[in-house]
Amino acid sequence: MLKNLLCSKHFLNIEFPQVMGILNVTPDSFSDGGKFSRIDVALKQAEQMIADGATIIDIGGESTRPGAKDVSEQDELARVIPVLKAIKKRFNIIVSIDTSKASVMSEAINYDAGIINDVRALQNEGCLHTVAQSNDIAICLMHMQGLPRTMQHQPQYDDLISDISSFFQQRIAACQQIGITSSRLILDPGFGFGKSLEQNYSLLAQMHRFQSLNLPILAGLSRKSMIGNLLNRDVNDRLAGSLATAIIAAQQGAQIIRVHDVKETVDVLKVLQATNKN
Ligand code: YH5
Repeated sequence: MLKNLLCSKHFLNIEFPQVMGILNVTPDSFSDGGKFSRIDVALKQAEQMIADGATIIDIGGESTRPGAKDVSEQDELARVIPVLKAIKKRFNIIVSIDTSKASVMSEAINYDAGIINDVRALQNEGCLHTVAQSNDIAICLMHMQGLPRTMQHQPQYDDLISDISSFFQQRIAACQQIGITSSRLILDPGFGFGKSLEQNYSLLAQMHRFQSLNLPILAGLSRKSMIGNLLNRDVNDRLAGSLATAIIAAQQGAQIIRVHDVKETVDVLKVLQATNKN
């Protein structure tokens, strides 16, 4: 297993789990005071997450929550790219762009994003080709069954882990075919994306099995319904559950943990790391 992952101009040390901080730039995440205030709010959030120990900031302008509406290319570019530019100008940090659109990926490459984080694993029109234009940006390929609007309606698998592994192998091959080397890839089993509550916990328990693919693993569990529905907690009351999943994911071999609550997650992962040294 590699100990460093090249993310454009940065090396990400993946000897121990790294925390990716979530920065939502969807309209529902702001009380709207216009474009400059939005950038200002985003910069303050990024600054806090960096101070708290995040080594990646993940900017997302499309809501992929179950049932969410599609966002236009124009709107997504206008939300995401100014924030990317502002963060890169102000901080020396790896920025990840959570998008499935080729045009947003292209601009992300132009403005020095370090990671393309695609919940659709570069399956949309033009995405493979666009990402192949760069030779150093890292790519997170996430598994999803179905589409956001309907993915939580009775998801079914022959064998959960084998099905997700086959999907990963197929997407890795598609990347290689167009000239994207597998040393640039990160795999993510996609918690909550077309998986029932039981399937999500089965996935969490067996995530170590993806280590045989020899690529870094990312896990996004923070505040998700698999925590809320298990504990009967609403979305702002899921911190303890989220921290529990972060520790389990790290023990299962995940090298990148995508979270809202950076400070608390960094603390629990430091405790895990100190324990694992023995
Ligand atoms: C992910 O897992 N997830 S966006 C619903 C919630 C809370 C959070 C109902 N982008 C992932 O974070 N990218 C998203 O409560 C992601 N992996 C990667 N790589 C959904 C999300 C969320 C949804």
